[in-house]
Amino acid sequence: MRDFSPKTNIGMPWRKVIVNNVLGFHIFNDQRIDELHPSPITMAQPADLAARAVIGDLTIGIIGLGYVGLPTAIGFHDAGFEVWGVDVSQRTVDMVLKGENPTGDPDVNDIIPAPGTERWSITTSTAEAVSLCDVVLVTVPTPITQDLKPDLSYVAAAGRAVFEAIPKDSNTIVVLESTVYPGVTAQTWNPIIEELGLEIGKDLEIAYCPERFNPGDPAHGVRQVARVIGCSNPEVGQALVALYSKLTSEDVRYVGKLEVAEAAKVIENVQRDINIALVNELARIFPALDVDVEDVLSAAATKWNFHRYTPGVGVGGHCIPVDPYYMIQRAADVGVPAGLITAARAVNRSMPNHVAQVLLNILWKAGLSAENTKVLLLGWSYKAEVGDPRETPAEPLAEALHEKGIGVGVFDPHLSASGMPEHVEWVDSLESAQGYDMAVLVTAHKACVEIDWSSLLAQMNHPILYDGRRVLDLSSLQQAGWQTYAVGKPI
Ligand code: SAJ
Repeated sequence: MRDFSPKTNIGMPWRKVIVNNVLGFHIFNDQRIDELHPSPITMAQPADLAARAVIGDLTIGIIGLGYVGLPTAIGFHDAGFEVWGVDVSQRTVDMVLKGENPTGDPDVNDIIPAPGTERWSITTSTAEAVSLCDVVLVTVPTPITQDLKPDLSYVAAAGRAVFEAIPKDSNTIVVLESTVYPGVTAQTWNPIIEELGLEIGKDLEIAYCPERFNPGDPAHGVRQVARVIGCSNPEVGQALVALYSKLTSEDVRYVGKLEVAEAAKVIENVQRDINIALVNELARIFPALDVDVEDVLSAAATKWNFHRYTPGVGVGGHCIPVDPYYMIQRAADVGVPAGLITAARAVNRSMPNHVAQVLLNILWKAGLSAENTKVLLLGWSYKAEVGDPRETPAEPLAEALHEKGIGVGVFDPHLSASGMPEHVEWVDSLESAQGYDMAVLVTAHKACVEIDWSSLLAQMNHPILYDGRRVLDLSSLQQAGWQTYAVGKPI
């Protein structure tokens, strides 16, 4: 049976801790813990959890050690907590136990605790971990199905595994961090909690704290981003404010009920998708007006509140192209149209095919027939400096070119050949990229931008270059002998 008394020895003087308006009181030197808790503690009370969070005296479980879960586990461990990391993948568990990084995010390299590190336990068994945790964070995928509907199966499965392992009367706090739509946490988990005969407020509490993790962006890691917390129990919400305030140096706030926090996260990404869709639509309009969209955006960006986005080959990743469908679904559930969100998704989803058509036009102008043409894609990952192919626009682009009979090669040093479509030729090094008729920058990795362009030019059959991310110095490359084109630029 777990010992619910605070893990700090009763009677030991508390360190001077200032609980920043979480508990509403200050604990100073020489005040004894038993004066705060005269009666033995039978279950973790929110105020007790908050106080223990402040001194790092909690055991935290993280379910799902992926792009978000693993950095989160490391972050709480670095903050001094006892951490249990759980993943269904034995490969992931084995790699983490060896101190290796199973994710494609290079920012996680070299920060995984070494084998045998104290306060660091990694397992495939949710039951083993949860029985020892005060707080359990669920960081599992929330993808979409083939027909673009939310897939909540991971949230349900992880929730069930956690709830089945929660000790009676433990009042364990279970926090969902995955991106969902308003209502998911309660709608998905409450039926399971009821089925298992558990009681909220006695056996457990549920809360929502959206992850705001930006792979490949060390400036916004789990220890440097603001967080919001939703929970139907304000005291638990405040206890979680104390806990997450130990993880991140940025603002942490309780925002009220679950749905408020769920909605905040999903609209953060909806807004981003809509803004990107706007510049992508402009990247199709302005070339038809013989105007370069980047010139227009540069001019507009001189206005103090113009937020600039960049047109590209498309919008990939596990967040931006996925989360809007969660909002669309939720709006549909309540019979409210989400026309703008839907339209933005359609624009961004259409970009790979639009770019493929532009490339075909360029090849046609150069007198090249599709059948005898090879195109080299520089980059495959959905975003620069990470090795993550999820929802990458490179895939539909390569498919569209392949369907026209064009040979497609891919160079992406952040990924390996495994998992690539069969029709794609994997290029291990640019030196081996011979006889291509066009090079297309799909992902603005440094390894695809800061290259020896003159060497690549010498290897090409035709000197055609298309900048799909508007990051290249096209005039310099033009002077060096390339015929340069770009998304949003008139041909
Ligand atoms: N993209 C564009 N034009 C832009 C910005 C992005 O085409 O102006 C494309 C990228 O190439 C990529 C996709 O959109 O294919 C998504 O890029 P992203 O920069 O939004 O990167 P993500 O998907 O990793 O988004 C993450 C998210 N973080 C979390 O979910 C915690 C998102 O909420 C952040 O807003 C985003 O990082 C960010 O701010 O960088």
